[in-house]
Amino acid sequence: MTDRTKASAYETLFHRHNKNPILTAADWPYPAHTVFNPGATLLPDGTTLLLCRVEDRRGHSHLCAARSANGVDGWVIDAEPTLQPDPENFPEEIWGIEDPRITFIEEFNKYAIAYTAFSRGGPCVALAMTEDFHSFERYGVVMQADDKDAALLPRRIDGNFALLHRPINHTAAHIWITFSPDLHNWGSHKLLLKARKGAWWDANKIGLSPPLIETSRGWLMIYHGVRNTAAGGLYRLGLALLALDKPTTCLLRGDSWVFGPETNYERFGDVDNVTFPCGYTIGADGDTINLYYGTADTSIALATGSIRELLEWLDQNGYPENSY
Ligand code: BMA
Repeated sequence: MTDRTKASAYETLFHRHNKNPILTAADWPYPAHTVFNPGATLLPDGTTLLLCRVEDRRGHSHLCAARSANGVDGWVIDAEPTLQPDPENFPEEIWGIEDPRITFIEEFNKYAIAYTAFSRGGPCVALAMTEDFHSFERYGVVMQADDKDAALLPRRIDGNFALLHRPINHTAAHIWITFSPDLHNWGSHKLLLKARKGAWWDANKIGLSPPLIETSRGWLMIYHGVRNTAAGGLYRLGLALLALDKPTTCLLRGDSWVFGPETNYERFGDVDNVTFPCGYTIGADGDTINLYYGTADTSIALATGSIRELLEWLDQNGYPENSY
């Protein structure tokens, strides 16, 4: 028997905020059907900014910024959509823009937003840059359909920017990493983390959740696994650790999921049983992680954890990826 099977209960690594869900469509200053899957960042003055996916009654999504001094309540939401699809100039955005992941790019002193552009050909990965979340410079599609769940690393690795993303083929959906000298031209694609097979919680379809978290031990990855059941998909979260100077190497990957739908607001909504984070902020102690996630494709919730505890859990429960 291993230590894991001797424990009397699973560890709780993420603690739900008692004000959950912290944002719903009822909070919006204009008509919105649902608000979910927000990107997140801390602004220089300490304000938490969430870039929320807002779905309208056509079924199309746009992005809208909500700002809060404490990251929990008192949200000030932009009076109008912050980033709208622009299909005239970017036809790949014809059916909306979704699921933004924000990375502050040190070299440009700008925030990069990797988001899903829902084209007639399927979902693509698109990039936009901003300094202030008021005006945006689009880079257009960087990964063609079907591809989503992408985020940039904050700085170059060996001279190149790096993007994690999740292309789909007819058999499976795995996480890949790809590199670029200029954020426009991408290459050196590598398969990074594979969906498992069979009964596993992360069988057949996985994807990056929020951007990677930089730690002294490596890049900590929170990824989602989708278990397909007769009642639909179950979206749960797992952990992996990538080498800091060589993020193509997966040092550790956990066997079990560490967070998944449990509460009513996570279990029931437009799409039942979905916990889907696209962003986090790190507390002033450098250890607290505030994970912002969409619940059941309907609302936005917050759960907090400790990076040290996540790494300790991986040390006890993780294996090098190539052992499978
Ligand atoms: C995924 C993404 C997410 C969504 C999830 C559950 O494929 O499209 O935006 O939250 O499905 O519907």
